[in-house]
Amino acid sequence: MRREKEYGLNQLETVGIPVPALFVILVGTVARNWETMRAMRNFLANAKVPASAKFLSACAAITFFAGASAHADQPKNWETTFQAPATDMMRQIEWFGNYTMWFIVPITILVLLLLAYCIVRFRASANPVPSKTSHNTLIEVIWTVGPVVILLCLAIPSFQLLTAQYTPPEEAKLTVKATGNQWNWDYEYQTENTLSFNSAILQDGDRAGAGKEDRKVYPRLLAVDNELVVPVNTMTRVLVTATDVIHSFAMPSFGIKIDAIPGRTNETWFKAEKEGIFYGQCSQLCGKDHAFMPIAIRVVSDAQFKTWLAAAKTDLPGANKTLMAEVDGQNKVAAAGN
Ligand SMILES: [Cu+2]
Repeated sequence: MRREKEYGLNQLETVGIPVPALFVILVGTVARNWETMRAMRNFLANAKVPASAKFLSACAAITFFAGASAHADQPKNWETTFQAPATDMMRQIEWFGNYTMWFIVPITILVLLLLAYCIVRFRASANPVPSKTSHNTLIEVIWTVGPVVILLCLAIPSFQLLTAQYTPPEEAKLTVKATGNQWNWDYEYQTENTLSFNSAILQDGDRAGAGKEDRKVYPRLLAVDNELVVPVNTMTRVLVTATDVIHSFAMPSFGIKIDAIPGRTNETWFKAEKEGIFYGQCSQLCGKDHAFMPIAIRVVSDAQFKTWLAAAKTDLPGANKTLMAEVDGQNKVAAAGN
């Protein structure tokens, strides 16, 4: 009698998994993946349109996803998915994230079902004499070949994506250097006459003076005093380094994140497709104010950028104010539906 109790539910408890915890995990998994599953349904609905051969191509279902969430260039409350992509690279990353879910979710469900089946079917009272089988060639082949195939399905698009991230499709038209400091960023435009300035978190007390009182556009903890301004649809190279400790230059909606390491220059690139203001943060723990060194990139039209750049070389605050008046003015007109 004592021996029987070592199997089934009781066995799970002896290895330290209280049975109610399994149900909590199950409910948690379903809740956490609800958003993902909705995205997957959309993915499926959209995947019918292109030829099945295009299923794996990076562009198949992406347009739909981009449209599925409202234009987001900054984090939102209770967000469980990516921010809306503003570059083709981020669109590919988002596609790969959703693609991966097609493996993760079924595997999670399968394992949960198997676990539940074992708990019920082989509990001590229903299965007093446990099987002593320790090997089964067929099953062992299945659970070796299955994961190998799954890993191949994940590895191939993953390596393609990784290669694409390190292979800019064209020569950069603009080069900017971002230097991480404890706890702010220095930006340097490598143009004819170099322009460099510091970009630090916007203090609440400075909002009024900077004309950044609209917290929807300039959110607390993400807004900065001087944004990095870049032209839209322009191949931009970002050289990333640091002066003191390791930081990380990350912009979620652009699909870039690269370490800023003292004494070393890392390189990344982006080509923003949308105008607007985009927010990221330092993404390496770099000290007590790590959470307070946001990155803000303002993407503007080519003409606006040229005007701003020319003016910024002599008067940065003035150039920023002029640009803001123009851009935020446009947004107000658009918001009013004109
Ligand atoms: Cu940092």
